[in-house]
Amino acid sequence: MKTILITGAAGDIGTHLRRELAGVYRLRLSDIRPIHNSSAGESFEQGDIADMDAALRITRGVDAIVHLGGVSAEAAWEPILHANIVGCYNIFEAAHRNGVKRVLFATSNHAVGFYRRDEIIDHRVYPRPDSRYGLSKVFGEQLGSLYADKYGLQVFCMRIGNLNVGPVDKRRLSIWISPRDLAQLVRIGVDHPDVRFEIVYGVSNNRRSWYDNSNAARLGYRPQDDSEPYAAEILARHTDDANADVEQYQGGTFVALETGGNPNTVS
Ligand code: 15L
Repeated sequence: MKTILITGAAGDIGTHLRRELAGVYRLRLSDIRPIHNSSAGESFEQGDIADMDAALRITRGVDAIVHLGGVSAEAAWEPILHANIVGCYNIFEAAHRNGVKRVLFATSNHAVGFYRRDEIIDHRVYPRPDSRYGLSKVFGEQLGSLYADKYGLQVFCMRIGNLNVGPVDKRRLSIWISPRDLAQLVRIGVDHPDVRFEIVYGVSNNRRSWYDNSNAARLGYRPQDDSEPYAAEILARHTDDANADVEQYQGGTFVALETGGNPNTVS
């Protein structure tokens, strides 16, 4: 059985993945926060990934890393720099130094949030981050590209939409991913023999998707869930945001943050 490190394991995605992957892999959990309920098949190492010594310690001896750790929403530059730039760098560098073969990186729809909702985008589009947070995810993707090309690290970047037991609003009807679908994608990322450097979208089989997820399909991803059964109820209570950009761009409210409602996009 492979040993997988999950960074940021105390967060929502980590908590779902622990349940979904129990018995599939031995799980080493890490987080800056404590985890008190680790069970059989799990071990826990607390640490701040912005500290290289901690990053080296937690990544030692694992078969693959699922890197979720970091700030998971828009924030000031300092915390993004600390956790998502320095911390992310440390995880890739520590993986390389410790001889870990594979890193799965939890990137985000916000790496491409300035694409419009009437566009279907695939894994080859150039990034259009909608926030400092989205920019940090682009950094992580490109760090993965560097370590793949330079050192042969196997890197699987999952541009996650929104993980939840069900979609919570109109935008999430297009980007929702169920816990079991994310677990399937993670298992592909850990076990598929042909991963070198990949970008895939971490979304369910949503009829309203904005993504051409053919790269994930090529690697065998067959999502089980679709947000459509939730659509009627969600749309019945949806009212368009007064800011038209929020409704036009894939990143939603992230595109309009700190712009006074006037992002200078060229379409
Ligand atoms: C993300 O990347 C965030 O981590 C999550 O908290 C949500 O904001 C999600 O995107 C989303 O776009 O719904």
